Amino acid sequence: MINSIIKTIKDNRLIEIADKVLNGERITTDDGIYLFKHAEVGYLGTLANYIREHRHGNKTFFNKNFHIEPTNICVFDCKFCAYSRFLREKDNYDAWELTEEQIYDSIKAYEGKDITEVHIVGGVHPKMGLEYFKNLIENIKAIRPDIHVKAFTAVELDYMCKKAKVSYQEGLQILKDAGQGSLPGGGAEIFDETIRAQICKDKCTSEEWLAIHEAAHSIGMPSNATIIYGHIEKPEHIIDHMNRLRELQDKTGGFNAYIPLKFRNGNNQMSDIKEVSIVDDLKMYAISRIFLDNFSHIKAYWPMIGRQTTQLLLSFGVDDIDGTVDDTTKIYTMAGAEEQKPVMTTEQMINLIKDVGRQPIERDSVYNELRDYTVSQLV
Ligand code: V47
Ligand code: SF4
Repeated sequence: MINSIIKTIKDNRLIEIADKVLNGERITTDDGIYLFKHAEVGYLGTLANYIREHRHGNKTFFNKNFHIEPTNICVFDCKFCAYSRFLREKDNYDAWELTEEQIYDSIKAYEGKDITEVHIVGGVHPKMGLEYFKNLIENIKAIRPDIHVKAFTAVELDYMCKKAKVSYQEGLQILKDAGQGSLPGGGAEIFDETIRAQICKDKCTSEEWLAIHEAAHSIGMPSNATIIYGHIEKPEHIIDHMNRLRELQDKTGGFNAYIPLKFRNGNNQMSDIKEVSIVDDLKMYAISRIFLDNFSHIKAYWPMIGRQTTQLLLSFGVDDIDGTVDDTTKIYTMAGAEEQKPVMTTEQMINLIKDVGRQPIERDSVYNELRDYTVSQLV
């Protein structure tokens, strides 16, 4: 069927790109830019869905997770961030800094529940360093040995390693020995140096972000990768970003998932920039699936993109929708995302996936399949 659809295309370059995809060949950076500029959404969806189904069939992965955000106090000043607060501000009425006890209580609250992952990220607090987080992870694992700890963006890791005067590899090894299992993909933003300088000039560089993920992969810690799209970047910058990730993935194979994060414009210093349309979202995810031929999973983070768009994206290259989350993150609610209370029960997660004809698979943090909900009943 796909071949007959392609025969209707008039643009020879788009036919060539489609042929590459159908033959399992890698597309070039110029092809990627061409797709952004000339391909319509139906064409992109057809190719991205072909790749998605070729790799995963109808399988759609999710996990049972929750987040801990130890603090929103941050030494950096990213223009898109609605969430962080400076330590020095006197009127910091909505800044928070959880105590260790509060963090351990939030882990204990899940006792007896079959949650498999805790995702820990936050602002870069000058007083929370490598030693603090090493102890924190050890104590979390003592309370809940079976839980996978996915923690710290490269931005947090860069700051804590530099402050502790250890190499990235040494710092990561300390955290791994304490029980950390993997790294989330945040902090990548956009790698192009000119755009990065305009939206988040004072935190770790693109090179440092990539070096941290490379160091993690070298010691057997997998990670994810993100991008923030839909602000002042151009297609060339998005493709450059994905190309740097594709090159690193060729080298290490350590990335699990790529997560395009839509720029949300609420309550930040870039609120004058209009958010992109849903058609642009669909194109972004589809081109990600087509370009990143060495990434197994393309993830839609539903608290950021919303439930209905998540359902649509399952036909535009996405095979993973993150987790149940349990209303434990504020990053996107504070930036104005539709999901003001991001919580989904397992049943809602399953129905969201089944309602668009896909197969709900509960996974663990490294994509072992735990349960197929098309054959297994919810208990
Ligand atoms: O690091 C912050 C981004 C990230 C905005 O790896 C924004 O499994 C858009 O990385 N508009 C945190 N983006 C979220 C994140 C994540 C989420 C779920 C799963 C995983 C994973 C990673 O969100 C931040 C920053 O890059 N961000 N503010 C904003 N206004
Ligand atoms: Fe800090 Fe992260 Fe917000 Fe940047 S995005 S200001 S590093 S919390």
